Amino acid sequence: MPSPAQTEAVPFNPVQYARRGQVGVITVDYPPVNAVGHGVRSGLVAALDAGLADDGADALLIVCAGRTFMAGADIREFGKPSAPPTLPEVVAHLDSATKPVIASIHGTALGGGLEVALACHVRVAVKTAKLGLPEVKLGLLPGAGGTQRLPRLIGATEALDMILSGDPVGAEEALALGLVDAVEDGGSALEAGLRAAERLLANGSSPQPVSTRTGRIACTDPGLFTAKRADLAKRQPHLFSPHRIVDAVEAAVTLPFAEGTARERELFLACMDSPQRAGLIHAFFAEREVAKVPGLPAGTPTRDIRKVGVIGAGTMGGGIAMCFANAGIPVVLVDSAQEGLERGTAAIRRNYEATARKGRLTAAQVDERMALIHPTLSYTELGDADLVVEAAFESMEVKQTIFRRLGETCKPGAILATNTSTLDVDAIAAATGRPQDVLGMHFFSPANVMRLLEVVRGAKTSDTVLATVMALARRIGKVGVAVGVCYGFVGNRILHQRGRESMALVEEGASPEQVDRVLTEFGFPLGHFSMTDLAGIDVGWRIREERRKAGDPEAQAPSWLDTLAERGRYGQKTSAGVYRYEPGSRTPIPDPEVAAVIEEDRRRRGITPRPVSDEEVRERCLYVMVNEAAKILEEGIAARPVDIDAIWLHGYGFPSWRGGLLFWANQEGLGRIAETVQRYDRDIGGPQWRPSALLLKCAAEGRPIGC
Ligand code: 3H9
Repeated sequence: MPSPAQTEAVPFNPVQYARRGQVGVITVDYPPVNAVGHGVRSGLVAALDAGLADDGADALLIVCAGRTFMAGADIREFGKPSAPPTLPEVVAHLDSATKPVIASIHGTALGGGLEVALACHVRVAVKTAKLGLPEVKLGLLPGAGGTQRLPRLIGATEALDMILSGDPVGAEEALALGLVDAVEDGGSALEAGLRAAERLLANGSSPQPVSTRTGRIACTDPGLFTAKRADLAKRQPHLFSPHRIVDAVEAAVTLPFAEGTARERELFLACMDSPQRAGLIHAFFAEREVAKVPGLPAGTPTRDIRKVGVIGAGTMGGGIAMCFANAGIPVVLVDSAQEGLERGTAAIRRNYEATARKGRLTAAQVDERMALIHPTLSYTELGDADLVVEAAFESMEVKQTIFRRLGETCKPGAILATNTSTLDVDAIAAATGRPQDVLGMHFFSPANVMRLLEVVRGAKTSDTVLATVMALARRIGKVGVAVGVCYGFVGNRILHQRGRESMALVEEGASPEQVDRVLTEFGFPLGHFSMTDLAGIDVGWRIREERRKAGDPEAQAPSWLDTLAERGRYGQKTSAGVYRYEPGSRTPIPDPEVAAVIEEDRRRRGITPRPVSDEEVRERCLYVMVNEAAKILEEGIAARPVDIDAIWLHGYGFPSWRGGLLFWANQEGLGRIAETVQRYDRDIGGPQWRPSALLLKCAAEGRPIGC
């Protein structure tokens, strides 16, 4: 007998075969999400062969252990050579099985996971299951027969909608569409599958593979594809994979199955090779990676958050209260004036009712959420809150007064958070007498919509408090990113540099339209000046005016933007800002009045305008951001490039197919960026162009930033 030291480790087999009566059960058990990686693929083939060879098995059943059915191909394998059997080979094997195969779905059947189910002869789902083909969100298309089988089951129009949106459907909807054959209410997926197998065997009919069904696609209107292409060209001009998805589904209705499948493969591989796939997959992992804060050990204890207080019933406070109510957490909403409280609560209700009108909430849900928000003028009602988020006026004096009061009122261990976007969190924390319980929770407007939450760790914030708020961010559907204390934290500090450069470009000769066009062509949903109009010019103008009146030596001289604000052009809310807007429309229209104001401003400053190339706009707006991001890394305000990527992806509309600011910078070439930054440092100067030492070092060493 070999000694224990000589015993070879038995390779973990993620797929098991076992018989239950007449049914051969194939169980996939590959935590956390049963991704169809190499081990699962070979395991599925081996188990299928075992089932087909088992004379006692008249039907086969595929189920998954753990929390979910297979959630897709293993994304971590993408970009590496694919070891056989490939997923298309696995599904082909299933499709041609000589015994009926049933898939029983719980949790989420996504991507390659759903494609496995589509290649089975029968699909059943438990009531809570969700089914979808989200490949488009990763810059891909379903590459294991999904684009060919789904239309055959549910029709081309519905299949295109599902594959292009990437959004899953619930079990009941899947049943109505014809995607599953039955929905089982109660019991496990195994029980549901065994019941389906029993029915199938009692019925005795031999099921038809989906690949041979043509009824649902026979009468597809060819105009469908022309219309979809036109729609995509308008709505998603930058994206690569949606257009390939239309081509693949068209192939499903115009070509025999085998040829359609070959076409799908070709299109899938083209998507796999596209830089957009790499960017979107980086964005997928970035969202998950930021939850793991360096230096904060996994398993750090957290505090229970059962009740939250929000101070300030303005737009921000109201939005923050909604975030908690949406997650079922009761909120005490405190304001200093009855009128403000009433206005704020009414705005929250209006917001929920607008969502209900769009069909995304029922009237009962609106009432439930409103009932979770308790408005009050009294701080004493915060006594039993586990967390209080302050969203009051942006003034250190106001905030310190509030935090002093919170320190006196709140129970020991309550977490005290400020939503400040500019003030020093440590100075606010000092006022409480318990700085270890204080941090920043920087929400982005509209707070109930934007997914980013900068979690600002103060000098004395305890690990428990940070871990609690990071976990809470996830619970309320936010992407929480831990950052350090500095003016503007990470997101706004970078935005500020882009804003400064955008203004300078216009002063030198570019138009706001040109700057915005270059940014939207890059992939931002809004250009810098459209965004300024949306946020409101008056806010920044008032702050700048205050600083000028106070004689702040660092206050900026009045600009053409300040002139617009003086004229009451506050942006979209007054239908006029950097652009003008038709009543009820958000479409920016260039305005000769603004061009004249800019011209006048240049004259006043003695600037002779010059033609500015699009390339210069692109470099100055984007490279200045990269330079600032590198400084933020140097200073340790953000721990990793991925944190900055996630912040700009989820808070500022950075195009997800570019992966994030620093992922993109690495693709663009740090050498080129560093050289250009140095050139602008010489030619233009200013602290924003002083090159980051980290940027120069990475460029010189030819390595990506942060590695
Ligand atoms: C595809 O299928 C292509 C095919 O058509 C063609 C092939 C030829 N692979 O999100 P969570 C990890 S494309 C590898 O926090 P949740 C994730 O990184 C694929 N890993 O949990 C995390 O790891 P960690 C199409 C994956 O409960 C852990 O699992 N499928 C994968 O909030 C937990 O994830 C998709 O796009 C994967 N496929 O949500 C589905 N999925 O703990 C993508 C997850 O180390 N996945 N991980 O940070 C999801 O949407 C969500 O993860 C899911 C669970 C809803 C499943």
